[in-house]
Amino acid sequence: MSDIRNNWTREEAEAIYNLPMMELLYQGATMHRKYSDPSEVQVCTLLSIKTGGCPEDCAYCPQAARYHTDVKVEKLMPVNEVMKAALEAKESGSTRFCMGAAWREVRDNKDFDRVLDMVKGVSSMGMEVCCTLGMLTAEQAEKLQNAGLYAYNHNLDTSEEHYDKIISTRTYDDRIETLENVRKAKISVCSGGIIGMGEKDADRVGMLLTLANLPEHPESVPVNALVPVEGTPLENQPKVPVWDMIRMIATARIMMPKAMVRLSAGRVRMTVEEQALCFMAGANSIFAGDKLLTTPNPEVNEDKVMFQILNLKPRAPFKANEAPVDIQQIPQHEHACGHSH
Ligand code: SAM
Ligand code: DTB
Ligand code: SF4
Repeated sequence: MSDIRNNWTREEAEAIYNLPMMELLYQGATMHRKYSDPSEVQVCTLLSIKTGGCPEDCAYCPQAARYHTDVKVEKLMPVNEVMKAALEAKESGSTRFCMGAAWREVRDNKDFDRVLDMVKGVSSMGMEVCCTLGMLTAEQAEKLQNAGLYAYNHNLDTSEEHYDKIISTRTYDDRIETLENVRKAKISVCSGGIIGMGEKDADRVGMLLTLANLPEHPESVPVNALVPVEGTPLENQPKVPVWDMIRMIATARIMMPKAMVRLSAGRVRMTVEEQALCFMAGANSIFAGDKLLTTPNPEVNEDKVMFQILNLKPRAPFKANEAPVDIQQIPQHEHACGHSH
């Protein structure tokens, strides 16, 4: 049977997720070696281009207007500041730059036009540009693609069954529809979720099952450990055990062998040894930089030391097994600093 499948059964997925820990790690590591160089890790940087004041009620999110958190509401950043941040990210070794906005959905207005300019600018710097802006129509996805967008992040977050306990202001089908619009526009799909939100193992497996049974696997699957933020309904959730992260990562790796599996939020509370087990299980991507969107992340220098200790190297941008878009088609613009490349 082929490794790349879209017809996984719940029983198969549960059997993988529930393997004895050492067997699961071994199988994840084996699948990882079959499709990727296990010494390469993709380094991505996040920037919150529009922070807080979001109308949605996502129970985990410090940016939802209805919860009283320490997040300061900020309007959409100017393009030049975003370019500066992208250049810094590139200089510190990132190959993917992901811009996040606390929006329920994209609206066709001046702010969207400004985001399109940001996308054009960052893509001209030779970085993979990613956005996470909430729901998108097919037309908006196309506009982003034309501006040079490489990937779009839109997480399923949890299983369909658990979804209404976490979010009531949109449906699971809304999420899937945006993923379809992104796929249709030939943008690389980034979709994963969060663990540690009171879900059952069956919900974790359910989410991976939905992702793995999409007509095409997402090119990136972020696995986030909940960062509990004071003021949100999930502020008192206990810390996610590293073993649960390993189970999620290895299961994602086995079910979606070619995807970039991202060890996302939660690294700040993990030791190098714990992160090493996640890389062993099949994770091959991280967010670098001392901030995620609004919460802390390990310092760049700490990660450099970790890469040295574990003999990991940053992956080059636009590598083949994640490139649905022909690199040649990405418009070449002037470099931010004035000279063309
Ligand atoms: N507003 C857009 C949306 O929800 O699609 C984009 C930004 S939103 C902050 C992006 C993702 O961040 C969410 O889907 C969720 O997976 C993740 N996230 C938000 N708060 C988090 C938290 N406290 N811990 C872990 N992940 C979180
Ligand atoms: C993803 O899966 N995780 C990132 C990114 N995609 C956008 C966001 C994590 C956010 C953690 C909470 C915060 O910093 O606000
Ligand atoms: Fe808004 Fe996104 Fe946060 Fe939900 S996850 S409250 S949509 S910013």
